[in-house]
Amino acid sequence: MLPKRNERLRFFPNFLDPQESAVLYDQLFHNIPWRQRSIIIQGASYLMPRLTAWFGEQPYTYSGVTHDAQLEWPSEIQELRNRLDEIIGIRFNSLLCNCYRDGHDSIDWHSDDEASLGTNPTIASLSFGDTRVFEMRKKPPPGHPVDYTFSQRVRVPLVSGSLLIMEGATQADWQHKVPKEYHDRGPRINLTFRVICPEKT
Ligand SMILES: O=C(O)CCC(=O)C(=O)O
Repeated sequence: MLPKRNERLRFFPNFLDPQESAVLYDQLFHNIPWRQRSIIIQGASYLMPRLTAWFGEQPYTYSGVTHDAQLEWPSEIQELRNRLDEIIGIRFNSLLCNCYRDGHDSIDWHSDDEASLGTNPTIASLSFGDTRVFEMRKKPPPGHPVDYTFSQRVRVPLVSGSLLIMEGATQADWQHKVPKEYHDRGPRINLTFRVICPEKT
């Protein structure tokens, strides 16, 4: 059992074997209804530098983007959800999918801390396709200046078939991003399983 204020990151680089990951990559690439959505930043609308899709009984809103509820989960995703349930003991009810088409696609610094995820959410992230670096930086303590110059940092290469689990106060205490790459990269698909609390949407 994780103490209440602790953050925990667990990484399983070989959660799926290379052959299974390659088959899944292909299925996910073709079966997920990928779309490039717009994001609102300081009142202006920009195309997101990646493709996304959402599965879940509730809609999901972040950064001015709302994904409608989507009840039909592709069978290969159902299967992955069942395996995560067996290992982590959590029945995830929602999934945000990201597709980084090449090294120019990215996601900027943020925490998965929307009210609909509740306090100290557990988020399970699966990666397929080309490796991208997952960067984390520790937030300054409450009441301190928002300055990340000397903050603690973690970098995790998210290889195909890997599972990253963020738990406890990870979202409250840290931000994460997948930066653009200087050298080009092939496509990468990321599935982040979450539990949305219906009463908080
Ligand atoms: O692509 C990834 O590994 C991270 C995705 C992410 O940060 C998010 O969906 O909130």
